[in-house]
Amino acid sequence: MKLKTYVVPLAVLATGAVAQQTYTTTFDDGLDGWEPSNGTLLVTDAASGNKHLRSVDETFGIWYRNSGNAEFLGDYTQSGSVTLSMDLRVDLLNSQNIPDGLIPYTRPLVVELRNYRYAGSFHQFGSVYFVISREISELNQDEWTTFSVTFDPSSTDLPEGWGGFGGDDDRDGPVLPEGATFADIVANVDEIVFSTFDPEEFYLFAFFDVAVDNFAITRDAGCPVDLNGDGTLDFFDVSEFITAFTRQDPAADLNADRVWDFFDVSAFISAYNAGCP
Ligand SMILES: [Ca+2]
Ligand SMILES: [Ca+2]
Ligand SMILES: [Ca+2]
Repeated sequence: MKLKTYVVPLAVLATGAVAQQTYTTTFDDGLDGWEPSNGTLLVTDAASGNKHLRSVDETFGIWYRNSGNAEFLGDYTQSGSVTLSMDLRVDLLNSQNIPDGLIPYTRPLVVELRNYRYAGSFHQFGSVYFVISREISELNQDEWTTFSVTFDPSSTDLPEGWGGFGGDDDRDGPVLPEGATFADIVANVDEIVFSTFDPEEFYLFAFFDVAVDNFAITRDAGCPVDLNGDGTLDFFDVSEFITAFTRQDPAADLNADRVWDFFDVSAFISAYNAGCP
């Protein structure tokens, strides 16, 4: 009798989602879904060969918006945290046409996340926005500078420093649409905008010559096995996992295939042993 030898390959288990994913528009391959304000061109630095956007205009403010590239859109609440960032250089931001001479101006840098499902009677969308800096000027950003904001997309209240826009009762300043939480807005991001417009302010004309590059989004899965969300991994998370697994709760479906089986247990054990960042 000839014995057959079966080799059982050890399953190489993927631990569900990658912990952190970053997508960056480098402008090497064109606009990548970004639509800029007037006077913006895709340019190449003569010295470095780097491609970026250059906005030259006399205007109230400049903006770059994207409603076509899914990498920047959709349901942010699936992530434990989200970071939005961009590089900016200010070559000119001043009162070019005032006869008394050039006065340098300061403008904010704002990121806004728009949800068109919250269109109201006066507004076309509901949004949340963050003033990344109030000090954008030709003096402060004469070299490339990276700006970013990181936030918890599941927050129901507006996180520190964030504002809401789109509510009808906004006589005292912009507010979230009635009944909408921060998480409700970022659960369906239809459009993302980087701009020099703070919705709480009004602006006079200024002369802009501004370069921008590397618009990026980082989605961090957070720590999916810290099931009670207290920042440490211990028996209570194991207990919560067993309960969630038994109930077929999505929290225990760690590979997100809507089946509760060995692969989720295995993913839990390996992620638990790996620890949280
Ligand atoms: Ca670039
Ligand atoms: Ca825990
Ligand atoms: Ca599963």
